[in-house]
Amino acid sequence: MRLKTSSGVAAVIAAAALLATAACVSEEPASSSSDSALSGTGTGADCTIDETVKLGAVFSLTEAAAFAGGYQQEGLKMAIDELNAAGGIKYELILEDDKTSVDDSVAAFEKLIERDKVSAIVGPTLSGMAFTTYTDAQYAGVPALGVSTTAEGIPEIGDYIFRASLPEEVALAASIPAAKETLGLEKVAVLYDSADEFTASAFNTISDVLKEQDIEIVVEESFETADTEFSAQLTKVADADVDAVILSALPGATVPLVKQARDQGITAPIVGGNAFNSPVLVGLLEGASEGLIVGGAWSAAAETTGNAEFIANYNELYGRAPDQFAAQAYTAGYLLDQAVRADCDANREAIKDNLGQILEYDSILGPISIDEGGEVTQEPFVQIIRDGEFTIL
Ligand code: 1QQ
Repeated sequence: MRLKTSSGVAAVIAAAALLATAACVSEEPASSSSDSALSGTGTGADCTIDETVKLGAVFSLTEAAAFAGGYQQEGLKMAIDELNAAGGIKYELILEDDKTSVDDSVAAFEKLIERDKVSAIVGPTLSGMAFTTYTDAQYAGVPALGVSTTAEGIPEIGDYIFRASLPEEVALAASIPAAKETLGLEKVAVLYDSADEFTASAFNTISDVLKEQDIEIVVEESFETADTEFSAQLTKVADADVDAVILSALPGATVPLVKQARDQGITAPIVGGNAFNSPVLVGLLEGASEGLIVGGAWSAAAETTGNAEFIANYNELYGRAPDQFAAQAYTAGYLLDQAVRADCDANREAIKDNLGQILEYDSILGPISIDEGGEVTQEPFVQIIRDGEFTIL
């Protein structure tokens, strides 16, 4: 077993230095000491670690974002079970529900960091929670890997923060030009939730991409996450005769908004953001989702390595088809395993160092890389909903 004496000493010095400044420098990590039992022998596929490696996950399993959190939990569990069956390292997944609330997300992170002493955390589901919880993870020196946190500025929170979630900027930079080509977009309406961090951030990106694409915004209207009545905004859309509606919203507002748009006779196609990558949403829209275009991280139709097998196994295990959120969480399990195996070390520092070195890992999302800055690189998929199913555009 390798002893990491020098990094242990460095960690103690760093922790002492941070204690002195903790009150004012909240973004600096208070690096935790390393546990030699989490450091094993061999590397890569041959790595063996005696101690059980605890991984935390914080997902929204109830309330508004449960449409995604439920799938994330299933996808990650499946990956962990497969990894445990492969042997060498035994992972224990400790799962917390943040109930789609910032306070609960913060409490869940705190529990995993302080009480369970996990090596890394996957999640949370929403960017709106991640801006707070990742600041805490960064301060505690615990690597966090987002699987659906797509807003601008997430990896920049600190060097312990990573994401395996296609940034909304990348998805929209693919979906809007594809929609322009397919639908011949010249003038559009943009409707967005100004109260949520993810949807507000996506609105900035939408504006930039539309400008680049020479598409004119003739109606621009906002609303808030909890709104359920959109006739004022939709009347403006109906009067403007647009080629498409670009919508940046979470499902809670999306469902009534899209239904009310169709009821008001607005037939313009809709281009949506990451929250649309969900069969739950398609089901709730009951046909009103037809023709909707969305950019995302995964497609059931993609011929990526292991995708067909993933879909078949998931169906068998859970009795339903996986979605993009399941696929991303599943991939995160493998990325963390890669980071642990790189130095055969499941200490927080080692995972942090190695997560930022993942180069073209051949995943069900396609080749995926994570750089030192914590940002992911992967190809987006643009999909259109036809007959209630996601199909590649
Ligand atoms: C974010 C998102 C959400 C739509 C995930 C469910 O992309 O909050 O960043």
